[in-house]
Amino acid sequence: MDHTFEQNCTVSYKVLSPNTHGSDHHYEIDVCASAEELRQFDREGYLVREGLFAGEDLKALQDALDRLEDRESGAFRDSGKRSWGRIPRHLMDKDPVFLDLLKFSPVLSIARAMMGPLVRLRGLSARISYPAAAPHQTPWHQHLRVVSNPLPPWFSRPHGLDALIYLDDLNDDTGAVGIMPGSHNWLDRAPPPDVYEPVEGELVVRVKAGGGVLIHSNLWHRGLPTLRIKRRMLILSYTPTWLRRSPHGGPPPDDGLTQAILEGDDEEARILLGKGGYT
Ligand SMILES: O=C(O)CCC(=O)C(=O)O
Ligand SMILES: [Fe+2]
Repeated sequence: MDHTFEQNCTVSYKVLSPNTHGSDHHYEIDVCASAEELRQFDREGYLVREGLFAGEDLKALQDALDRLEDRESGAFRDSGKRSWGRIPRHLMDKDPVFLDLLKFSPVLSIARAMMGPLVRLRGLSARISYPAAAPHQTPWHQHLRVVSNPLPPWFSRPHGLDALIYLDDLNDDTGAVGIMPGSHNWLDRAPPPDVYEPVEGELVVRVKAGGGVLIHSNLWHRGLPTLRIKRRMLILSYTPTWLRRSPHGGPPPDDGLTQAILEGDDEEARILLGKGGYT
């Protein structure tokens, strides 16, 4: 697979004023993707990105995650039970290296191109998986599974973008990621429950450390087993501003790093953290 993001495009949106006194807001987004890539993302529900991070930037993320893991969990001890591995949450509250990702344009610009200018962070979490007696892996799943069946007359479809960012090479030792192209548009069915096996039509993706796979939050996907080498990933997620942040992991820590930003005067950052952004 050969996806590059040398070719940027510009997307312009006008957000109409909600009342007769206000004025329309114009946004011009310099998108880190070509127009064709955006169309493919819409159609297939995924976009593969090599080299989102490299060199010192990649090392800084790896080190920050290792420090956090050390602090929160210590050395890995195998429980012998099947699991997803370790999932530290609220990363932006815990290390400035992670907070720097709030406006990471190779992801944020695409989120805005796909969902409009008014998006917010849903969360930044990580998944750390180890080779274990029962190898860490995930079943097929999707992230915003709130689709009613039958679809109500005023159904509001949940959209979100999750950037799965890999801090280690994906291969048969660490575990690839499996995705089902087009499945984000399947509103009449859910991923098969508790299934860890391939499903027909699956695309198995391997990227190098620093690469990622951007997915629509409702794309069916699974993390293949980590068999021989520890594997680290980040999930950077955005939704429209009017969705709540991820409920997983409870509320953010009171003394987290995002607090100062919410109280500060960087309006764009405040919107990204969920304050305002719509009327
Ligand atoms: O580890 C992966 O490749 C996917 C993990 C995942 O889907 C998740 O943590 O939600
Ligand atoms: Fe997932």
